[in-house]
Amino acid sequence: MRKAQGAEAAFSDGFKHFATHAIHVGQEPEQWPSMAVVPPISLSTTFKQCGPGEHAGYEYSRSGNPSRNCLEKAVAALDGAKYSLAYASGLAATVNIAHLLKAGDHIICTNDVYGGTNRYFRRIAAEIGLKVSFADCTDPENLEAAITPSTKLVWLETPTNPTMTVVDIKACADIAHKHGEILLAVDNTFISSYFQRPLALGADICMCSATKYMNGHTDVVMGLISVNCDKLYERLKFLQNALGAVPSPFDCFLCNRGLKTLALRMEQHFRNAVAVAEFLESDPRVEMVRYPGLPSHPQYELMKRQCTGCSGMISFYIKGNLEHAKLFLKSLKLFILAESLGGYESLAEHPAIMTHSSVQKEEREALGISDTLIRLSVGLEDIEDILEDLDQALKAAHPEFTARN
Ligand code: P1T
Repeated sequence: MRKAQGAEAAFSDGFKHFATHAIHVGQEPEQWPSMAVVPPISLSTTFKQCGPGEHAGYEYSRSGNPSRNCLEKAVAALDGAKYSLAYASGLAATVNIAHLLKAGDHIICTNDVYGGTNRYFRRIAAEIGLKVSFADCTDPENLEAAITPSTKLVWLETPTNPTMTVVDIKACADIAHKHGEILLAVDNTFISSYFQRPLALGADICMCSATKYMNGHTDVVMGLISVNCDKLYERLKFLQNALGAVPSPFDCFLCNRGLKTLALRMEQHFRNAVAVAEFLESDPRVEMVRYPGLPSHPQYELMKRQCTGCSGMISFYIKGNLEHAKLFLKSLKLFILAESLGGYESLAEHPAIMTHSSVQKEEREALGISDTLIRLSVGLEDIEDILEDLDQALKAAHPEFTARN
């Protein structure tokens, strides 16, 4: 059993050897003529062949690159997967997965997902002949009811962006697989491979935006996919090259470096976020907190079952209206008002106006993405400074509350 500092939350043991894998898998110095301990950035776009078709494993940098290769190997180890593939962005990874399907195939997407994922499924995939429907997969019976004979892909995101809803991966995988050849893909962005391994829970595809926790330094846009099935990997590898949305060698170098501290970072994100969630939950200026690491979260038990901890992502409803939310966000000093998440620095944003503005208003309202919903990505700063910043911004938004409590 493990416990985040100050948390009621107690999660089961972490995955064994994670930090060691992050530091060593795919990084063997012997793979480079120089025996470099840190993998070099391999900028060459093309590789010499000794005779036509006779090469040392690399031909052209889109189809394979040494810097990308060592990143992909490390990621596969962290996801408990046989294979991983890297892409130019999280959305590029999503598009590659959608290309596994053909016109007429049906996708079921859980209803609360990143705004860009919603936009892609509703406004692009649906327009090129894929049938897309949305279902609230927090109740797996809704998934069962949405399956049709043409369903080929179920798309889950858990915890969800931005309302922090948790979806039961195993229950959904069992339903999808009961109905034949339906692939279950899980967007693992909000929690990272450190705390959640979808493939071990029955998913066929683990996808994430590495732009967030996996890289962790807010300086790379990238997507990752991990799978175990040989056939699925071969098809995705073909698509990675054929569609061409590959990350640059420099980005691969940075993300590979970011992985080295993933375990440490996630532990600290978890500790800081629990302290923030507890602070907000006891604050009279806050209406409601959504953090799956607190017992007050409706799916806390499920979270404990399928994850070994929680990330730094918290959403909460501030008391009042849009003006209170705006005042709070403008008054923050340490938290930066910006989209994205999962970096070392604390960020705050307003989902309805920012990350989820492309989602229809009625849909946003049904999901609880209201004017008073605020999303925090709790970073790695000292917790006293984080709490002080939140307190002073809450004071600015609600001056009528003279003292806390
Ligand atoms: O930005 P990109 O690397 O393309 O990843 C897209 C994406 C996919 N899945 C989830 C759950 C995400 O949160 C994102 C990107 N999200 C933000 C930029 C954001 O601020 O929520």
